[in-house]
Amino acid sequence: MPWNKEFECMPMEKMQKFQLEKLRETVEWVAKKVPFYKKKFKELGIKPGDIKSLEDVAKLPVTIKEDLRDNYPFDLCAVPLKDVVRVHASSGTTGKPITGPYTQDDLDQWTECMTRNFWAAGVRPEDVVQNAYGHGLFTGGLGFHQGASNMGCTTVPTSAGLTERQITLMKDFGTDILCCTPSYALTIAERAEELKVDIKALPVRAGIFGAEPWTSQMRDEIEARMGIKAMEAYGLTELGGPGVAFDCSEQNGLHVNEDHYLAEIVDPATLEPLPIGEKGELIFTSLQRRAMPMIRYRTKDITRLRRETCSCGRTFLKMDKVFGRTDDMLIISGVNVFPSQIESLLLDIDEVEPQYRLIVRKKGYLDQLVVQVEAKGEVYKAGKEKQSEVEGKIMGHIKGNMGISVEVNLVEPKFIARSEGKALRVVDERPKQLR
Ligand code: DLL
Repeated sequence: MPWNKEFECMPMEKMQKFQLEKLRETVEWVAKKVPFYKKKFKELGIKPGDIKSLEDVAKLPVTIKEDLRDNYPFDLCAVPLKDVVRVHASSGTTGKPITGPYTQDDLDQWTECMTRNFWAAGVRPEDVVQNAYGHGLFTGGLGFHQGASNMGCTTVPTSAGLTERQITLMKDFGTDILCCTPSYALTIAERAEELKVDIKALPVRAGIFGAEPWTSQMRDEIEARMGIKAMEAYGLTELGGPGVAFDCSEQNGLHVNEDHYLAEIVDPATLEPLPIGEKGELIFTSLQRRAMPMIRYRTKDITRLRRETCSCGRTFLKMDKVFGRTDDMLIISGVNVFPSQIESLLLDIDEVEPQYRLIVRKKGYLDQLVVQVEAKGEVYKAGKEKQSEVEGKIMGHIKGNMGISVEVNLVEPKFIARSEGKALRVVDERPKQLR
């Protein structure tokens, strides 16, 4: 079966019992096999036997990205390298990479999680799946490849880039499903418009997009431009890649693969656990991975968890669309600002394209936010006066909704570099020591 009804629709109490059993196994496993965790548990006076309920997870130490960097490449590995059959890696933006090793069992579980993702997105074995996530060390390419191949789809590993060829293949192969980042989907849609290819007239009916924050307004924009359903995938290298959580036909929150990942929400400042329904930082403990299990990994992603009945029948916990990363949060005039808030306000404005960048500068002691956004062709051509009017309109819209004053620069169409992977939305021009 391409999906796992037993687990995906398991009653909550039964699932939580299963999770507790797997949590204890994982804690025992890392306490035995990973010196880093052995030391941490000792420092905190924790023994695997102390985990008697799921709430006891809060007794365990958190793991952060720096821990992975400090233990690069394989010091967090719980198995000898001879048992590792694949290594992915992510470089991030700040130097030293982190690694993601897998045993064969880890890979098989990942494939299952990705197959669930495809099935929930409405993909079926007879579909042609064009996989335009970067293939290589990035987990997107091979993760989606495994899921689509396991489902039995006709899988086309285009990888990211060569946008014109993506469009040609979409036409020639009759692609039904497109997989890539949401920003690359927009790039493809735009290039198709330039080439006078009507994407809406092609067979492609859905996309599975992820790997970067995107608002529901951006989803509407992509759906309208491409005439498809824009479904979602969420995950991270540290936890094995995409397949951690996925969208179902409701498109109203992502189901967490709860038999593999235990989710928590904490206050990012104090690490205090927050009740379900409150917005905070998402933390995951892997429950079945063996090569590099993660105990309470701080994702830096801000979202909210929801326990509710879903019309799709799945009982898995839901998480809201990621609101942003704590890394990307800006403080402008004392107000916390996430790029996604600006994105959704920009998408309310008819005169601009959904292509923007946020530039942060220092003005005296204060941080100043410059919103650079592309004007639609006809608006740009209408000249300076019209452009200033639109800039004023955007400034007013942001001030009215968020209470902050920003500078808006309307730029000419195609000014902002197009994304083929994760879009660069924030450019921090503040001196390093003042950030
Ligand atoms: O981006 C894995 C992935 C590949 C997910 C393909 C989905 C599709 P990393 O490169 O390690 O792994 O980046 C992980 O990307 O902590 C989030 O900040 C962000 N992210 C991933 N999916 C989403 C999403 C992959 N659906 C980081 N919405 C995560 C918002 C996402 N942010």
